[in-house]
Amino acid sequence: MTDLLLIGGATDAMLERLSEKFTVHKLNDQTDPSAWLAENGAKIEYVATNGHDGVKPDYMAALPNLKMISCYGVGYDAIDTSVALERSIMVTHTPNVLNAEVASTAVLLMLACYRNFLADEAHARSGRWETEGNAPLSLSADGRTVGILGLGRIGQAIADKLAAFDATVVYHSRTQKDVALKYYDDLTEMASDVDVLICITPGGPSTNKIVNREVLNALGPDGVLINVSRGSVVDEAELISALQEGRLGKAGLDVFEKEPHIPEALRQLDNVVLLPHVGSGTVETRAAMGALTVDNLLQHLESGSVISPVPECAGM
Ligand code: NAP
Ligand code: 8YV
Repeated sequence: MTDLLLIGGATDAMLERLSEKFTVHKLNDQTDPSAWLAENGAKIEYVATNGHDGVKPDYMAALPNLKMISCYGVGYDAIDTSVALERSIMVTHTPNVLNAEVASTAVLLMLACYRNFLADEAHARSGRWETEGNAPLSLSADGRTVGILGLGRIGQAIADKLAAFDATVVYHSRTQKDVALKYYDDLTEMASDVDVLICITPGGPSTNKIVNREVLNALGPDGVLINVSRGSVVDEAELISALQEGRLGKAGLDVFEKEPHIPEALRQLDNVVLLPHVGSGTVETRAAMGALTVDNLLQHLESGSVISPVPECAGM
C-alpha cells in the first residue's frame, strides 16, 4: 500500500477511510518526528495535514517523493505553496463546506460583543440578579454598519447572515467584486466609516498585520473588531493597547498570533470575547471537511486528479 503521513489529528471516520487505501504513519506518535522523517521520509508519497500544523519547511525537505498534500481546512498559509509548485506537489484544501459555520461564528462573536451575553450569563448564574438586581443594559447589535475585510466565500456568507440583523454591509478586498455592496479600496477609510470590522482574509505575508494601529484607531472607541481569519492579520500588540486604552471599543477573537497561546494581557480584558479557534468546529462541519480531505487523497491516488486544489495548484 502507498505510504501516507498524517500531521496532526484526524477523525475516526477519516482514519477508517484512509487506512483502506494507505499505510498511515502518524507523525504525532513519533517521539522524535525529525529523526523518524530522516529514516522514513523517502517512502512517503501523500500527506494529510490541517491548517494549523501545515507542513514545516524541514518536513517538506525530508519528503523527497511527496506527490500530494491534503489540508483539512480552507486556510493553507502553513504550507509553502511556492515550494510545492516547484516540486510539482499537488496541494488541496476544503473550501465552501465550512462557509456557513464560520460565518455563524463571526456573527455570534459580533452579537456577544454588543449584547454582553457572557457577562449577563455570569450575572444570572452567580445569583447576583437576586442579590444585586438587574444586569446593566447592553448595546443593540441591530442596524449596524459592518465592514467585511475579505469578501470571499466566507465573507459573502457573513454578509448574507447579517441581513437578518438589518446591517449595512460594506467591504474591502484586493479586487472589487460584482456585488451590490459598497467597495472601499482603502481599509483605513472603511474602518473609519463602520461600527464593526470583520476580518476574513487568508493569512500569510500579503495580509500580515494589515489591521494595524491606524486601522484600529480609525475603528475607534465605539468600534468592534471581529477576527475569524488568522491571528497574523491583526497586529496583536497594537490590538491589546487599543483595547486597554479605550481607543477600540471591543473585540471578538477566534484566532491569535501564536495559537494556542493567548497573551495574558488579552485574557485580562473584559472588553474582549475569546474563542479557541472553533470557527468551523462543529461535528457536522468537521465531518464534511474530513470527507473532502480524504476524497481529495483517494481521487488523486486513483486518477491523479483532485476535487479542490488550492488556487496555486489549479493548473497542475
Ligand atoms: P476566499 O474565498 O479565498 O476569500 C478570501 C478573501 O480575502 C477574498 O475576498 C480576497 O480578495 C481577500 N484577500 C486576500 N488577500 C487580501 C489582501 N491582501 N487584502 C485584502 N483582501 C484580501 O477564502 P475563504 O474560503 O473565504 O476563507 C478565508 C480565510 O478564512 C481562510 O483562508 C482562513 O484563513 C480563514 N478561516 C478561518 C476559520 C476559523 O476557524 N476561524 C475557518 C475557515 C477559514 P481578492 O479576491 O480580491 O483577492
Ligand atoms: C480549521 C480553519 O480549524 O479552515 C480553516 O482555515 O482555520 C479551520 O477550519 C483549521 O484548518 C485547523 O484544522
